[in-house]
Amino acid sequence: MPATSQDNTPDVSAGTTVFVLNGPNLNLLGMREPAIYGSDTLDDIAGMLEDRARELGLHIDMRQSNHEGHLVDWLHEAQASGAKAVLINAGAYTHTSVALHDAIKAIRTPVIEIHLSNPHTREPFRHKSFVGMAAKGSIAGFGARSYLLGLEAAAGL
Ligand code: CA2
Repeated sequence: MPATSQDNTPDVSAGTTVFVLNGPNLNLLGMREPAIYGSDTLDDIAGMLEDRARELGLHIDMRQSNHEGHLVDWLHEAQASGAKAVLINAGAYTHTSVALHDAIKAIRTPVIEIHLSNPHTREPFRHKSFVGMAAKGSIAGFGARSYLLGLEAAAGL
């Protein structure tokens, strides 16, 4: 249904949508390894982001996949749909994926890298980020708050 002057339905095509993309195993968040990743589930984080987004006049499109190609497709979709920005926690693909690096470089939509933990304080194989090397900026180490801080950064772009 088209928006009318009496319709409070947000206009999600007007550059106010922030894609929040989550990579492999993040569907398990809150169920395993709470000491590293916290006890919030991905649904909890989506709820927090939606509340803050409402205050900021933004909209959240939150997705998760265990498949690298889905994340690539969604980065392309973010650009094609005129999204304001992308927050991406690519999980372990952060440290391996040239495809995600290339996709981030290929789109004009600003991409902000998010991590719950701080990979630089962990195993050496987590110190290299193919996502971070292409992203506008990175936020890591603040648990679920990393996502909220990323949304604040996106709002200011
Ligand atoms: O700290 C982050 O947000 C990470 O992106 C999480 C990834 C890890 O490979 C990155 O180095 C840093 C792992 C996500 C796996 O999530 C789990 C959640 C619950 C239980 C087990 C894994």
